[in-house]
Amino acid sequence: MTDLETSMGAIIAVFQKYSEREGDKHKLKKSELKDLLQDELPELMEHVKDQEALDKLMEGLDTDGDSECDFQEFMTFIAMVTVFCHEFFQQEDE
Ligand SMILES: [Ca+2]
Ligand SMILES: [Ca+2]
Repeated sequence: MTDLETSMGAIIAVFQKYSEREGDKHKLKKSELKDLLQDELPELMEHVKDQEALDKLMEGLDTDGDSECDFQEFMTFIAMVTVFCHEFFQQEDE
């Protein structure tokens, strides 16, 4: 597999690892999202310390309003964070 294929597979695997824990197997409820962020994006979680910040993040991600984060909503979030990281590294280069 190429690096990109491996990366895409890894994102899917991470989502499933947490989404399967409780309730709907294909969606992240708030507690699953919180565990995922804490374990997989610890540096980002430094900025999502309190419950209110997590509520706001979930609200922002949950575009269809079912109070859960499905894979499409998760990907939108990952894309956003990845674009932000890319911009950050570009600025570092300059
Ligand atoms: Ca779930
Ligand atoms: Ca949703």
